[in-house]
Amino acid sequence: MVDPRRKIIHVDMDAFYAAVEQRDQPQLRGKPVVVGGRPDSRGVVATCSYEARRFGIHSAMSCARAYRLCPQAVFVRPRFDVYLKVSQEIRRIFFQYSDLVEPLSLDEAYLDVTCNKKNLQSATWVAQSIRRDIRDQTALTASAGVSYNKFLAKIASDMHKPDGLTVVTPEQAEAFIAELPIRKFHGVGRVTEKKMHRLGIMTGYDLRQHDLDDLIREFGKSGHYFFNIARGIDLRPVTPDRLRKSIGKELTLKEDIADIGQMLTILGGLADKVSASLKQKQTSGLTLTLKVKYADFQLITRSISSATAIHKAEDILLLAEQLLKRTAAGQRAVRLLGVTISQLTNEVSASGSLQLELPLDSSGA
Ligand code: DCP
Ligand code: MG
Repeated sequence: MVDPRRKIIHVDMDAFYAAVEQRDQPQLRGKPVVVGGRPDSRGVVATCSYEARRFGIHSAMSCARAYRLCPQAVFVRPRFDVYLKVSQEIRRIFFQYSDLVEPLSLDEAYLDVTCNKKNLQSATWVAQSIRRDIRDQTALTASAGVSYNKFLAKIASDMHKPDGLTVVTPEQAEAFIAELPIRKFHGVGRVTEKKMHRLGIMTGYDLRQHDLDDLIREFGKSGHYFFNIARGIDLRPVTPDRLRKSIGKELTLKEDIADIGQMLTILGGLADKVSASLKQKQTSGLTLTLKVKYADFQLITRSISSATAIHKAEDILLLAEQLLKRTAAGQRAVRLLGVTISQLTNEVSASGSLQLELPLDSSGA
């Protein structure tokens, strides 16, 4: 099942927004820099320089708290237009190596370089060459992880930040995973981490001692995923935007909720994000799927199709609300909500109201 012939790279810019600010304002170099809201505001930290991280500052922390931790930090407002430009520059570099590029955000992407445009045999050379191109063309540093699947490449890119390169070969994978703290595994948030710890699972090694039935009983469908990654198995392909079959967002909640009003607020936020992503990729879709994971980890989906393309946030929310009524959410507490648009078209319908067809149901467990 492990496919050691694949060569996957994950590239992630270092302290992205903060590094751009230090590049463009030399007086900020070597200093703790916080990009985000004002220090006395209710705003949050978008990111901060590595100098600031030494004081315990990190993304999503309130600016007020960041200021208390490090009053001498320089607070800078973000300049999204500049970050977007850099993002386009690094994407251009990626595409010089492979067409199989899957951007995850402005500063991060997976590349499948099994067959690459420069005919380089070693994925490690490709990663080094990409990092060099990024430094030469943008004067910024990126870290990269190289392995045979997405899961390992992504964890690897984080191992030697900033300006690091980490390779996990198929031979090294077992030992590498065995030592990983469980929170490093994709899909393990704070709640799942606690549950794992309660079960005595602290590391990848511990996870591997549990059989499939065990994990499915404890974690529902995610049990399969945990079983596989503990063994270094992750067959997800690198999917470029143009081959994407769906666009969706989901959120694992900090605490289980049973209040429909709160669920709708969360769905509204997800609808906004999905709509923005559809717009950015200049597409829309005919089917909307709502994903609900109950507090006991049971996962269900409900789908509905529309005769006209869906792309507006308010339409997405309207449909998601209809689908939510066809679940037990409310009577049962919920730990995750997700919205996905599929059957993508490549034209965003200019206007037109929604015409609903018969709903398609696809229930999970
Ligand atoms: N970002 C944000 N809010 C967050 C997390 C990130 O606005 N909660 C923005 C700012 C980051 C950029 O996205 O610069 C990239 O996010 P990363 O998680 O890759 O963080 P950095 O690139 O800043 O640092 P690292 O060196 O850890 O990758
Ligand atoms: Mg980054």
